[in-house]
Amino acid sequence: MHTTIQLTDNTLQYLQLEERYGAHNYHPLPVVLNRGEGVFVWDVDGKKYFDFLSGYSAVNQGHCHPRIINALVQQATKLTLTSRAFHSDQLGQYEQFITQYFGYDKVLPMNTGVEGGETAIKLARRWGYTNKGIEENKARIVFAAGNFWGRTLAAISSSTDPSSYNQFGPFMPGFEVIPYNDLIALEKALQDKNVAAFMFEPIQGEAGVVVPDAGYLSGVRTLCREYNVLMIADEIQTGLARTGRMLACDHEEVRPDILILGKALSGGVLPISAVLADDGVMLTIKPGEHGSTYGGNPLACAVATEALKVLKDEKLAENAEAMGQLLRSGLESLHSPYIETVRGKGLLNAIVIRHEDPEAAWDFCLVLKENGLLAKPTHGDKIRFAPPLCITKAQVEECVGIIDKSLSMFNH
Ligand code: PXG
Repeated sequence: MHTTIQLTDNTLQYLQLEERYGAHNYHPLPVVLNRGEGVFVWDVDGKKYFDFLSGYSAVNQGHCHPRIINALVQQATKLTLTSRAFHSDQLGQYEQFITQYFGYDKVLPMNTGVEGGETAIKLARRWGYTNKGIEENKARIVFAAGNFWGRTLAAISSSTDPSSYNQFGPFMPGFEVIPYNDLIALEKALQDKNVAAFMFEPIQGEAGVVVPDAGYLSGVRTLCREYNVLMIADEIQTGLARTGRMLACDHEEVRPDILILGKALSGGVLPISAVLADDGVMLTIKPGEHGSTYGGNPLACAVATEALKVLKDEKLAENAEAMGQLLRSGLESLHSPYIETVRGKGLLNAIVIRHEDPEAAWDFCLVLKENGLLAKPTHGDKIRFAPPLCITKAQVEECVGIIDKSLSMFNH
């Protein structure tokens, strides 16, 4: 028996429009949103929900944060795009701000997360040829199984998820995939002199919030240094206060050679990504060799600067750490037969649903939705719980109550 929910004619009308005119490349929960504020979103019938997905961790600062929206509006009325053919008064200031914020020599601004990943790999290949002495076209990049860094042909070429790569080949050469959280496999892979970089997520988000063992990040750091291989941290989902530190790498005081940021760099307002590295890596790319029309546009610079300031001013990393602990201990105390595992760091969390029905996690999300909390399953049985980082103690407690009530309604 599957959970059936009543949808209003109003909601159905929007679903039908997307079904009729949009590509069928997503399978969203049947909820149509038209407003957001802080931890809340509202649907077209006026029903209010806690947002426990936060745009896959893009909305760390909360929906429509007034300071970020103000920065957007102020800049939007002055200048939005110059392309990189000309300078803008915003770009240099932003570059100074973000490099000092994270402690790198240089930044390369892009738009989406996946472009950040592509940029990091191009930098690593170039560094491999010019600095490590790898023979032209022989550079290799190592990835971890279960990785997710987007949907381009390069990104799916490193994927171990058939729904990402099936029937989209041929694939990018020079990629190698090793198990995640396995330093022995990493050391073996790095012995190949043609390896330029190891690119990985400090916690695997899309794979279902897979947290590696303590010591993995520092182990990766040590091995990359030992074998003269660049450590590329994809912090697009884990970064920017989400896991209870500014970066997930900060949990082990590890500094990657290349840091990729995206998502919450705009607080959910615009697609903004950034690749940070020191001069020895970044200056291997020369004028005309990489870029993007919108990368580093003045609007993005103003928005990203404000979004980063909000993270520190509102102590969102500290709040994520404290509220994450509260959320996980609340979930653990439910002792539900349907919850197999509760895991995560800060406010990047997931539960694994125990049920013989493969649709159970989806159905449970429908019950959560009816009770006013939006979450979405990933890889069948895992449900990410990742609210905006401005969530309060009382709200976390209310949400644990909603989850508890939903579990008791979830009998099929
Ligand atoms: N790296 C990580 C760790 C990610 O989670 C990306 C890179 C790519 O970012 P862009 O901006 O190119 O999507 C991600 C994306 C979705 C979806 O809507 C995206 C993500 C997770 C789940 C779903 O396709 N993360």
